[in-house]
Amino acid sequence: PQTIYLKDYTPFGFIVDGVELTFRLHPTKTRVFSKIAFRPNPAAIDNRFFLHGEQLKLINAKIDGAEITPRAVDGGIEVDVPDAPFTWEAEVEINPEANTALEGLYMSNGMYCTQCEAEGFRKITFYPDRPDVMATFTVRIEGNVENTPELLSNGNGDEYGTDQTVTPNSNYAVWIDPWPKPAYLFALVAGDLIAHEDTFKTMSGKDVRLSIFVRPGDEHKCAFGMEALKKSMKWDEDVYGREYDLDEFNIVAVDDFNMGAMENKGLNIFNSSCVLASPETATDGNFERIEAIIAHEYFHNWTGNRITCRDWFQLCLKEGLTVYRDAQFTADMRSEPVKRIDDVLALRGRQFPEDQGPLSHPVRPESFQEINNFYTATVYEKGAEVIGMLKTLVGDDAYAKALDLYFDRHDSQACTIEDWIKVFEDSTSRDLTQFKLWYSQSGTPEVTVREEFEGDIFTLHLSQSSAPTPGQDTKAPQVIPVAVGLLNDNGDEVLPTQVLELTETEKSFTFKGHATRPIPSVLRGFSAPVTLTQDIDNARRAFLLAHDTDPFNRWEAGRNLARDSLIGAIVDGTAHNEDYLSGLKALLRDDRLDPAYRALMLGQPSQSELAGILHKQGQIPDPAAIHAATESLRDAKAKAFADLLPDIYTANQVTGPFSPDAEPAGKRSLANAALSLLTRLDGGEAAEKQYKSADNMTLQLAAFGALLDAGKGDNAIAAFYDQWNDDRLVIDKWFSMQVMFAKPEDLAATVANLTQHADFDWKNPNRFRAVMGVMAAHHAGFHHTSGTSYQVLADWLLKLDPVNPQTTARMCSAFQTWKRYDDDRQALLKAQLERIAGQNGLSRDTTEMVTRILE
Ligand code: DPP
Ligand code: ZN
Repeated sequence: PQTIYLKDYTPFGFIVDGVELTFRLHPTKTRVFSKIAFRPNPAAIDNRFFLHGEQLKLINAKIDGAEITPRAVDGGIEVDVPDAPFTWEAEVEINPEANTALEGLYMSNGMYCTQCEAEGFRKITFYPDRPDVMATFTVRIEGNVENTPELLSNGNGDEYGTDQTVTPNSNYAVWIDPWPKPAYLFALVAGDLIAHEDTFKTMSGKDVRLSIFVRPGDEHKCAFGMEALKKSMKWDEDVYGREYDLDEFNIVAVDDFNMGAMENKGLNIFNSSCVLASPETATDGNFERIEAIIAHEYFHNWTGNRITCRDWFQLCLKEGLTVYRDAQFTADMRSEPVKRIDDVLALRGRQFPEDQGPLSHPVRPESFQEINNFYTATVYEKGAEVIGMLKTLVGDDAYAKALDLYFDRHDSQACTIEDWIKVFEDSTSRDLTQFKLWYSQSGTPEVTVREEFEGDIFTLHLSQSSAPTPGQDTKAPQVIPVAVGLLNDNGDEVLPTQVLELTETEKSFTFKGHATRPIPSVLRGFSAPVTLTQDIDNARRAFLLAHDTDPFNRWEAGRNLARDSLIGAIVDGTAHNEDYLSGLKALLRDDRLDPAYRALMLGQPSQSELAGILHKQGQIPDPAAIHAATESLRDAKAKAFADLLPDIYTANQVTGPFSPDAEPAGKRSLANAALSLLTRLDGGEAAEKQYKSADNMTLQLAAFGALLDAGKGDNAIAAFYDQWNDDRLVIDKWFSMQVMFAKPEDLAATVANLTQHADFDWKNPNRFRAVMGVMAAHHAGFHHTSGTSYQVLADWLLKLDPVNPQTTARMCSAFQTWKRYDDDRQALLKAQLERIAGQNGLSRDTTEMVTRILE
């Protein structure tokens, strides 16, 4: 496969003045007619007229009305064109039903649907399918009124009718999108859909019609998404001054979808798991995620659509910023510290392993073979952290000013990270040259802290280093904002949070006038995506757990105690730390603390996180020992909190009608965390009761998990299936839970068994991930010495690859940590990776992933 480089960018030789498309829909023979006005681009370096096109059957093509025969070239066609404005016309035939890759136009349960980001539009018609070519689109869709009563595309609906003269039962719709957009934001949906409708009045008084379209039977799962949409629209006006810019905004739920959702202009398409929710079928976690994703896609309307990316290397320009914006939104709607902790957990769970292994790449990559492989935690989550650091460094007001300038200066443009940085430089007069390294240097920097106290001067010596990553052996020091506060022995804050800027390899910061030695709280709020090395003892951590005034660092102190206790148990079989258990107990008792926060406090590092920490310490992680230590810490908690757990459980029961709001959801999460420990003491009695009486999925699923964990889930497995077998999203959970709670030695067999089930519809990405993704995340089971899980996963990846390369390639990251483990496991893992790599006809997506992982 060919490698594409950022440094090779050149603009397209032509400008598109307008696109007219007509779709004559047919499940296997859809005709697409295009009429596109081109003119030479004065900025062009190369005036070759190349149009992307893949899997298209060309019926005919014309330039200015005269039929021509294009030359077929790799990935598309070439045509000789006049050195003046001209019109390109083409008629192509495509087969939506055969499109199992779910890129371009495809069918899902009888419904036509598109996914064009990043490079799917070239499977719809011949076009310069690159984000820097922006144009207005007019789209006519012709369907069959019985199968496709709803015909949707981007922009505003202009016309709808039935035109019996063409074909009996035919219908058509015309959509006009007045905003220039790249082809990746094109969308079309046609099917038998029901709309859940509402309206929103924008800040300038315009009424926008809002609809969520779903398949019949899902109407009762739309209300929450609609509320989330209205909240998002209002929030973007209030916080960023951004108003919606069309007469209507449509969302469609589709069952077969590779991603979570897609921000197509005016027509967002959602994986049904990321928009549909009812109290009976969705957990609090699902509700929160849906709210965040609806916000995310909506916010793209400005950060992504009105201002888009010049090329795909700039993906973080829209994704990092939009993730940052949706995190701000969630923090505003719910609890800020809880959201921050959740985000750091996700970063450590997904981004750190990526950045510390063979797939490490900069937030703005400099080369790729398949761009779909770069929709990563690094681009998204680390990309958002970089925005957060920028805001911390320039301050809230300057950030707001810079964003105003960004929207002002770059509206309707396709931009780069340089444009983004320049906006901050121009509005703050700050030189951000060094800051820009965050976009080009890969890897997770490590910050080391040393303390010194002399006279009345307290000094923090900070240093930074960054391990080599693929293609980057040495690194320059980065700008690291380190938020610090100081406490006295009583736990009072003697210095409120300050941001220290670590810009060199080593830098010291002094704090004068301290009669007694202060206690620092470092990297408050997780002010930078780094690992922190601090030589402090358990007593200090316990003090911070009890007293830190920064909620993130207070949680972090408990987390570090848990981590060290676990590492001690794994490495030397040490008993669990009593200071941790007693400190945590005091916190759990503290009713002034938000239940959601206390529930997070009860958590502990995951097994794969522990494996990563051990690896970083130069040890070889033993998955079985890690699993045993994790279990023993849970047992120790159950025992230490035995007298408290029933009270916590009872005190956090929620009565009255279900609400997914933060407050009741927080209580449920604490009660469920207590239940999970209680189950270790009562053998599942409370869980059994909760399972039977649960009237919402949050309670039902937690009880189901507790029973499975206790080895008492057989009845619940059968009952759950009987109750929910007509609900695809809930059956995904049924599959996942059995995999998640399998004993390590039973994992491969459990999975093999589940894949025999009639409902294991493996071509559906959600179902595939519900089993295979969860298996790969089951650390002790996936890495069981037998190696059977490795083999099962590789078998299924090989089976899925020809059908859906994108979902296959994504899941190859399950193998990215292979070099952490012992020789035997490495050999087993490598054998599977090589087996995949050696497969004939392996997709470009998967080839790139396994090659990088093996390197
Ligand atoms: N749909 C994906 C997202 O919103 C890609 N743009 O992040
Ligand atoms: Zn996005």
